[in-house]
Amino acid sequence: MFSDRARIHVQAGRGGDGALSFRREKYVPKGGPDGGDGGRGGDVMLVADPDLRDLSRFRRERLFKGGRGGHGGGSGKHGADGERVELPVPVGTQVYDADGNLVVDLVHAGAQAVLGRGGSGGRGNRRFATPTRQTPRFAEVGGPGEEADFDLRLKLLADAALVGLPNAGKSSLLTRISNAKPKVADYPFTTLEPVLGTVDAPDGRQLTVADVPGLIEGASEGVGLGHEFLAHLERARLLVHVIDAAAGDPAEQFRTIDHELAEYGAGLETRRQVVVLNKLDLVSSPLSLGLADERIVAVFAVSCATGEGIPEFRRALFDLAPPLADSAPVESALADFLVYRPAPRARPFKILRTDRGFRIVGRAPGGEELEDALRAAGAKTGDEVEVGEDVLEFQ
Ligand SMILES: Nc1nc2c(ncn2[C@@H]2O[C@H](COP(=O)(O)OP(=O)(O)OP(=O)(O)O)[C@@H](O)[C@H]2O)c(=O)[nH]1
Ligand SMILES: [Mg+2]
Repeated sequence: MFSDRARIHVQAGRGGDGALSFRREKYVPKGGPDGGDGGRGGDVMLVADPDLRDLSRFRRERLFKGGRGGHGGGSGKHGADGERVELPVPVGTQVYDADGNLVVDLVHAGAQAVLGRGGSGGRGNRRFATPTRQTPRFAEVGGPGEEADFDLRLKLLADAALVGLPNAGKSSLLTRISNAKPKVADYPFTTLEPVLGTVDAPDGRQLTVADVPGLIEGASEGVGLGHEFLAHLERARLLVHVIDAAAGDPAEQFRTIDHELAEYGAGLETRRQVVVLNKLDLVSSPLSLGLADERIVAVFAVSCATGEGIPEFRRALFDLAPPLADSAPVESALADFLVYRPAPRARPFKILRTDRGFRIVGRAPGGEELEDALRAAGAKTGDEVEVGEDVLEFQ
């Protein structure tokens, strides 16, 4: 089943701990500090993949953890960086944070966004040596990786989108003009999920056209499939309104759908439209929409059954909805590589590992926060924790 929404939890990897180590050499009783740094924790990121069509993989899997950075070792050995997790998502995926703010919009194939940055590696004791402190008996613990919930929302990017009442012939039209093969049948709601097709012009140009499931009167109140799929019209530069000309007054059918678009909002009510009067073969009198509206840029009469009028419509599409490459990119302001930066959560304190346990430097938090940070750093019951002048025991 097509899936255009998902909620995921991202937990970037923790940085590895710095090592607490001293050089051991024959005949040298006390070598200098040689503890290496920990590796960086792995990021969790999204990558827009043009081969993916929806977000259904996130129904099975929601938690994504970056790899933990390796610990530093003796002899200055640096820990390995944690494994990075790259999640492929379809082009057109938008990312919202837990407060509902849009943080990333992946509109180009290959665009990337880091949702959680891995924690920094802790420094080994070697780095704390100074002329007055030649044997630092502590090393830094790795920093925590960023962690947050995100909502993913796919909004298809199409040059044109087909909209209309059920059974109007939207899928028949897409089959006629594109490489897509959506199901066509003589009953309403045959199409239950959006389908994308590619239309080729003889000169090599291409357009993507979306077939969006049928709308009916009252969809805004949840009747039929409701407004569930209208989000996929939001980013189509042109709406193609398909009307079954054999099913009664075309102008009245137009108004029914138009009302639903207005109820949905998001700019659909002002979008340019092409009207396609379909099933020409079933109508004896000449076809006309019988309606003037400044949003309607063209009206075509076609028959998906006989093919009449289809070549003209198809050709005109390229002029009415020029491919993005030919026109100014709408969303060129969006970077192809984004780092999502949550409100800085920089810790006002650091955790150092000592021979007997841990030392807290900086502004130590109270109670649970400190306890959680220490536990995450590997503290166990009985470990010594130095906070300022005090020496406590970890419970
Ligand atoms: N005679 C005739 N029948 C047509 C024409 N176009 C489509 N049909 C028929 O109309 C019925 C509905 O066509 P679909 O393409 O499935 O319509 P749709 O708008 O995609 O319908 P939903 O997916 O249910 O919203 C099918 O039985 C088609 O064969 C046409 O030009 N002439
Ligand atoms: Mg259909």
